[in-house]
Amino acid sequence: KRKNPSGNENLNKDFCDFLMELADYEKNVSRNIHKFNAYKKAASVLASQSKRIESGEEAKKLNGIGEKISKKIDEFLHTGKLRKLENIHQDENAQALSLLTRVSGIGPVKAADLLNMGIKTLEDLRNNKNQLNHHQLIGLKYFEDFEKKIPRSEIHEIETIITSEIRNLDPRYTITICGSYRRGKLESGDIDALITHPSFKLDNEKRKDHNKLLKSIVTALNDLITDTISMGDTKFMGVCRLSNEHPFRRLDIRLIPNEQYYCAVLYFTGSDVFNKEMRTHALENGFTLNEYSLRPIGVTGVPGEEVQITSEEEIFDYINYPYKKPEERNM
Ligand code: DCP
Ligand code: MG
Ligand code: MN
Repeated sequence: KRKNPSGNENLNKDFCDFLMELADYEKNVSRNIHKFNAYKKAASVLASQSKRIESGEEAKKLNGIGEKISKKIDEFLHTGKLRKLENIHQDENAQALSLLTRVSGIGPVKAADLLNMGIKTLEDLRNNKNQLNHHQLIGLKYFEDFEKKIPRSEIHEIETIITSEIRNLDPRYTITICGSYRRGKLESGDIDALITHPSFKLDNEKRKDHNKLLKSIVTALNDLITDTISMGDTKFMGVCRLSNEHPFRRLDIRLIPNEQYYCAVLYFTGSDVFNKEMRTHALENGFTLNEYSLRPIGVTGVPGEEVQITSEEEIFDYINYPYKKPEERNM
């Protein structure tokens, strides 16, 4: 529906850039999730246009762009900047919060706590390590590397290694690298790996029969994985590195019960804006969709039993949504 025919080229990139900067400000400084979502949605709608938007009025006709954002587009077109962003750039505290939240593991609330203690820079963080948890310490240690995008070819190499190592453990393992990589992006921020196994079922999971599976996977990836941020029964968060010549990369591995695999693959493929649209569409068609399951909503409004799903396409079918290939979900 909103496919940009020219592929990756974005004729409205300058608008998208300022909208994303405003979105980050709302998330990390104002902590206004509604405004954050509104700016992100507007940026995604503009990015999907196959023509350059020439005025606020024209932008306002698009789904997801209202009065306020169309005025900003006009201001930007007329003056080449935005007073709101100029003011934010002058605001030292806003700049500090923006910087602190770039550290993996530091969210807006933690950043505000740190700022209240007078901690504003990476150097301040290094001098106050006692204020940071294990995740945040790793985020600080690898700050520069985690800001670097991961080329597609490097993720492909990592995918090949993980695939061969887990198949070595058991050939029936299935792996899907999701996130922006699966959407065909040439660069990604991190690596989101989902793994399942035919014998890893929901009821088994409740009995915790499988609590050693993920540990054995992580152990098998010993040469690749350099740090563990957190390690649960089904979720590993950590750091990997392809070789000494490569940067350190954020890697998440999730072990998903068989029945939930396709809902999880769909969810973790994103994009987040696409997920929101798909969930809304599901609701309009009488279903509730999340990263675990698809369930019909009965006349009483109570979700029923999970629908059995054996492919991503089935999820689209059930909710009457035209199938979109992962590369078409970049919104
Ligand atoms: N996701 C979501 N809502 C969120 C966070 C994540 O729906 N608030 C889903 C959609 C994302 C996927 O999880 O595509 C992976 O999250 P990432 O933050 O890793 O995002 P991407 O992989 O899309 O982008 P990046 O290249 O920045 O990692
Ligand atoms: Mg990702
Ligand atoms: Mn991720």
